[in-house]
Amino acid sequence: MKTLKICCLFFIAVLVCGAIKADDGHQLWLRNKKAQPVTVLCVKKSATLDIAKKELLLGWQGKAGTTVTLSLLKDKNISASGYRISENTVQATTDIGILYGVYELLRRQQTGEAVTNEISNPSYSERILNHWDNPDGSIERGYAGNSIFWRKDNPFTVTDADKALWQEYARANASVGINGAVLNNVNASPLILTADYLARTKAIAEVLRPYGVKVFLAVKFSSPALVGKLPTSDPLDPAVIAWWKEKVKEIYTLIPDFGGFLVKASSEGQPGPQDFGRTHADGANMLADALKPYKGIVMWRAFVYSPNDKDRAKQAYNEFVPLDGQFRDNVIIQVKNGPIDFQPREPFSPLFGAMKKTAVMPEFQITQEYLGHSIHLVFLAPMWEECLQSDTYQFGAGSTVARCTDGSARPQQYSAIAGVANIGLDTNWCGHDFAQSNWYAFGRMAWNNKIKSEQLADEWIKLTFSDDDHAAEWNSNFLSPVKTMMLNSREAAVNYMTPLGLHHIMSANGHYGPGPWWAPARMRADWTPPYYHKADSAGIGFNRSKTGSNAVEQYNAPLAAQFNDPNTCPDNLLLWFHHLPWNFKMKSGRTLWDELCYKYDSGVQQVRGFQKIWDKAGMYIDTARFKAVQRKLRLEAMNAQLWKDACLLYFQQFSKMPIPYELERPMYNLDDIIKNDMRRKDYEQSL
Ligand code: GCV
Repeated sequence: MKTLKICCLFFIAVLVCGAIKADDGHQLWLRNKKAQPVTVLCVKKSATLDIAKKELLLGWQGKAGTTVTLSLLKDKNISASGYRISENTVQATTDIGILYGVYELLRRQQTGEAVTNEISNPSYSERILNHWDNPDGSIERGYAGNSIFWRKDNPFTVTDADKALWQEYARANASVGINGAVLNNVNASPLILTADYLARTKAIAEVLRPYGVKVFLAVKFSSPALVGKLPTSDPLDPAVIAWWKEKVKEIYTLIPDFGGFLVKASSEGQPGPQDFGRTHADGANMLADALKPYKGIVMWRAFVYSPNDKDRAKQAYNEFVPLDGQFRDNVIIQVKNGPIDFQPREPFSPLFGAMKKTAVMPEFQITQEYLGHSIHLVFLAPMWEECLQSDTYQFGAGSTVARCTDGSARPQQYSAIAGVANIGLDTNWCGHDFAQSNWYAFGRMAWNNKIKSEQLADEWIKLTFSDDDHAAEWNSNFLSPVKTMMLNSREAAVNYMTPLGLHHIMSANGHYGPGPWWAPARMRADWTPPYYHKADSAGIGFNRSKTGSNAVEQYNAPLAAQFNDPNTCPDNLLLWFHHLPWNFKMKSGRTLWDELCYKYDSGVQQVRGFQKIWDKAGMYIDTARFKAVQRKLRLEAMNAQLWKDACLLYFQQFSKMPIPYELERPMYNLDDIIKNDMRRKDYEQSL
């Protein structure tokens, strides 16, 4: 009887779930449906064109029996990786342009988007993933397993499995237009420039090449001393210059299409030109000169700050603006979206609106260092869209960050954009199934920096989850609610973590849970939350107005004045720019304290809402992915509650005001939260 019952239950489950196949997420957004027959005509032969043909045969969803022509031509309107597509043709000036056109055609077919006769060119010439992968296989701020490139055991054996994985990676990148990968951490090990690691880099480059993905390396500025055993790494020293030239020659002999170097210098303890009394320009130009004959570039990071600065947010601007115009044209200054460090919300970095004669590129963080790691569901496209569409007013109104970086506001030799990857050895690549959407969105936005988050969510959901067996109700019961959830997910995270412009109030080095109290005596102040929130009995927030650090002055008019006045400063940046009394009257009519409570509470409510959406939509996807996301949403809901309780109970010690009685009461005690914060404790003990 019992067996019969189990059999019946199983049968019912199969009926309810229809034909939804188990899915481990490894196929990302490239889950090929059964293809229609198609004939592909292409006169030229190359490894890249072979891939293009194969993809069409594998994934054709257009009319059965269509003949598709792939043709190479000369056309001034189509850039080096651009293409023109129609329903049955793909034209481009290069092989890689053809491949990108093919992926676009297939994407349109799979998502049901119309194909008209149109040209598409990328916004940026270099669309690059930055992997913070270490030679031992670990990944700094990686939450999806170890590196797909490097490993501890047998580090220099290249297996067929390695190559197969790198090929899948390259294919995923090409399918969204990503054409570069920095293979190692910006906190670079000098080992990366030694012969064995360069040989492995060459092996990776060979697999990535047909997909149009160039490899780059992050280099340690002191490599001449550490690897070359020179007495100095001074960028103006002739022996150092000669060492880099030789090293670059060695690399290009192995990898003729090597992309260039990414450098984190004079930052967070990394060596740099300042160690030798030289400037960032001296350091970057020396490397740029070595790379120039091979058309290589230098991406020089502007992520610099020191413990002595009164306002960390101002330092990059202060160091780099005086050097504007001094950099070679194959140097691009890589700037994080905000002036501090990939926080859930920051204003755009003022450097985007300040460098007039130097190419500047945005650096986004795809890995969720400050946004709940691979536990929280946070679709990051709205955050990047917010940054790219911010007006810097550099060349008058309409000088968006997008236009100041893509070469459309003024001519640039190279234009580039980087995203810190969230990819590891986990079967689903990114830890969280929805974190794949951030890899996807980064690539698509790097291709088209005007694209809307809404479209990206729509595309990604269709490509990743579509279910032909329930096509009739799928759009309203799955696509629409899940899209809403994704589009609101970033604002929800801001609300339950750092609303109203708060920032950097997370616990210790893990950057995961709340920790506004965290300030061990031996820790440098600018690594502790109180430096940023400055809560006291008088109020809360960092005064960056004219009466404070005057960071507002780094923004062009009319932004400087707008940010300077708490009554015109946008609510969502208020405590970034101002220290305000707890009873400050907000635009909503509430006091600042009440508004803070409402924001934290609304973040929690939003995540509870996501749980409802997901549970209801769950029947339209496979059980494995449904359950994995459900479990993570539960954790996110608990974490959101923890963030709310920790921050409100901690700040309440200063505001001395009640949490509005109509809001849900805290569920945790502050003392317990502080006591139980093991990550913080472990870290503190290791100091
Ligand atoms: C790679 C933050 C992160 C570091 C990271 C650094 C950077 O400080 O916490 O892990 O180092 O940014 O971007 O260089």
